[in-house]
Amino acid sequence: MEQTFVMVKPDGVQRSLVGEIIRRIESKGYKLKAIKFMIISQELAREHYVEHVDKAFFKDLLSFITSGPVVAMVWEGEGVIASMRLLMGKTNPTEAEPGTIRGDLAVKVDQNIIHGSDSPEAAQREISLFFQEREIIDYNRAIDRWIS
Ligand code: DAT
Ligand code: MG
Repeated sequence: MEQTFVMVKPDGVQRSLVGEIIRRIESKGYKLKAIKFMIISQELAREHYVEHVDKAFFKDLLSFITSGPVVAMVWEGEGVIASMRLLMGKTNPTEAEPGTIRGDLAVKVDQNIIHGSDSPEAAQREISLFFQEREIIDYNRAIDRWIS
């Protein structure tokens, strides 16, 4: 079953939106596989956002993402990688549709409250950056047969 990496960014934690964000993902039907409350180191931040190393906003991005605790998660479900991107909405919250997490809850591109992997390759890479194999939990839910 497909898995993706999702993170409530420091602004989401500071704004007390952790529960709201998890509620939306849970309600959709996806299964929580791993969760960690943590402060991201400079090294991990660099590695996580390595694709943006040459962008003008890279330095600000690193200081933002390391500025306070985040909630790192692995979520599982059918088509979860692409579908999570739809639930999140566009990168720039001013362009994100109402009904999406960013569309409903965020205003600025550099404070867009949530991260989600953008491809199967990114999902695999990001999950293994943040979690060890044994931290990803296998379990059955009674509702699984109604969802997957
Ligand atoms: P996403 O987070 O939707 O995958 P991305 O990978 O293109 O978007 O960029 C990573 C993060 O970098 C994004 O969530 C917010 C920040 N960012 C992107 N474009 C930006 C810009 N033009 N100015 C400031 N921050 C930006
Ligand atoms: Mg991205």
